[in-house]
Amino acid sequence: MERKIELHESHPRYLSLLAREKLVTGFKRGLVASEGLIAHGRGECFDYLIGECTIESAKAAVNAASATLLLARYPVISINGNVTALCVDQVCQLNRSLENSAVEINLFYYTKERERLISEEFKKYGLLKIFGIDPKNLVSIPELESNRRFVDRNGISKADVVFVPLEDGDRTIALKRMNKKVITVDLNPLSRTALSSDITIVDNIVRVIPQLIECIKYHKKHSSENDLKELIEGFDNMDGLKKALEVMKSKQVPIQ
Ligand code: PTJ
Repeated sequence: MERKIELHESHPRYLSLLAREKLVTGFKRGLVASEGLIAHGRGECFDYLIGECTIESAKAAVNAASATLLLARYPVISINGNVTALCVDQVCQLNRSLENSAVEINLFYYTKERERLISEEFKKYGLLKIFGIDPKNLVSIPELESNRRFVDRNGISKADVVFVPLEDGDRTIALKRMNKKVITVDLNPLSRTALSSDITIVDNIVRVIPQLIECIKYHKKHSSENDLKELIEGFDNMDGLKKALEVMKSKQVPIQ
């Protein structure tokens, strides 16, 4: 029998429950891998520890990420099942706000069917061209064995900046070896992806993408190329990760 749940905005953890529901619905529709549900649970745990809100170090990372995306020659946004289920609409908006960017599908738990469903989902939200789906254009990233080794010769392969939210560590390291600048979103500040990216935003992707869009809009209007360069030079990823861990460690049991 079909399960029915009612989510009320008044529930103290409404947004978290809503995200869960999106993941479960995405899984039932075939967009999300079963392992994606586990990955989400791990993310939830870290999110709880930062108070389910955007911490200061994440705001600095969003600012540096928006400057990096704006200065990029060709930025590519890499998407997977979880990103699609949680924020397909916002990713399409982010792509439009950048003008010179592209979106590429890159699945860890690859199936042809999931790739098709995800690309159709993005098309529904107005994306005209999606990279990573035409086998003729796929090239292999050197020294990488997972399904993620295939990238599009006209997408990630050509990009100078790659935005890889909710990524696995191996590919981030491989992309760095290819001299790409890597930006990620990862609630786990200790993951290999978080540690090896140039810019790690330790926050929930559902909060990050809208802030990135706003930040890009702001910088387009108010910041010069030099301002953006200074902003990037002043950003220290390791410092941001340490600050995120400090916030997590500082959680106290409330004393009655
Ligand atoms: O759709 P596919 O086949 O490409 O698979 C996607 C997943 C996410 C299953 C795959 O990339 C995977 O297994 O990822 P990992 O190695 O579990 O890493 C995902 C990271 O994202 C973990 O460190 C989680 O803590 C983090 N994470 C999970 N949900 C969120 C998140 N970070 C930010 N926002 C979230 N909502």
